Amino acid sequence: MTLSTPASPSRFGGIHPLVDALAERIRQCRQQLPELASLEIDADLEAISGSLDGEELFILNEVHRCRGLRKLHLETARLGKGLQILHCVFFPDPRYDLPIFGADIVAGPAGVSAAIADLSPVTAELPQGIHEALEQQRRPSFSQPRELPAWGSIFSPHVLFVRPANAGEEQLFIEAVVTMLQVLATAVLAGEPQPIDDPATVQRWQGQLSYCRQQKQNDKTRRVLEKAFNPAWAERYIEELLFDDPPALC
Ligand code: BLA
Repeated sequence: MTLSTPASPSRFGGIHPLVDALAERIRQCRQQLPELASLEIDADLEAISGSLDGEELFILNEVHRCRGLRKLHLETARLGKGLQILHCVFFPDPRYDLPIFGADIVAGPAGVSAAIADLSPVTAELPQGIHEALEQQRRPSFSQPRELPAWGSIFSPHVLFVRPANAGEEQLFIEAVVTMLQVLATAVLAGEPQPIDDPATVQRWQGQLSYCRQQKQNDKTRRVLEKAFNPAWAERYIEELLFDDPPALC
């Protein structure tokens, strides 16, 4: 395959409307966060384009930080065989008592096979305020719920993992994700940092590390990246951008 950068996804035609619409809603929510700033990433990881078996590939990455969240990562990608992906993780600053927001959409020519979103705890349980806010929401019902893999023990009891069956269910999924992001934004705005050496901070840092380790057990992500690029590239992409260890506390 060939690689070149930078890329513009629009050059390669459409991506699935759910991927597009959710990315746009996530960007709108992100915009409300305090002290939002974009983060530099290596140019060769930011925008990637190429081709595989005559098919156009692209990955577009946006990385930000804000007060309370150390890394907000949004990726939209088209990775061959018509596979379109939205990947998003907001990692908290461990000094704040905040969960990790994660979302993933995998769409192929036959439609969306996986749509998952969660506010995941980094300690045994979600912060009380987040748990209560989520409890108060009506849990949307989907006709095709999916079973979590074993590594999915990192997710909260509120996790949504479904195959949306139609445009109505896709909309329901988007609304549920926006609700999660609003709950998170409220907690971000109210959050106060604890000292860097507070045992609670250290525990939350360890929680993020184990979240990343569990996510790296998802062979499906690795396999797609290895096939579209190559194993060494996939390894670097996963270790340096998707699920890099949280930076040491200092
Ligand atoms: C599943 N993720 C998948 C699948 C593929 C990818 C191909 C299988 C689709 C299916 O089961 O229907 C691929 N996902 C990718 C790729 C990237 C990506 C290549 O993000 C990035 C470039 N995965 C995440 C995050 C979550 C997540 C943040 O990256 C959740 C917050 C979840 N993806 C997730 C889960 C599955 C999945 C739970 C199902 C795994 C399984 O059933 O074994």
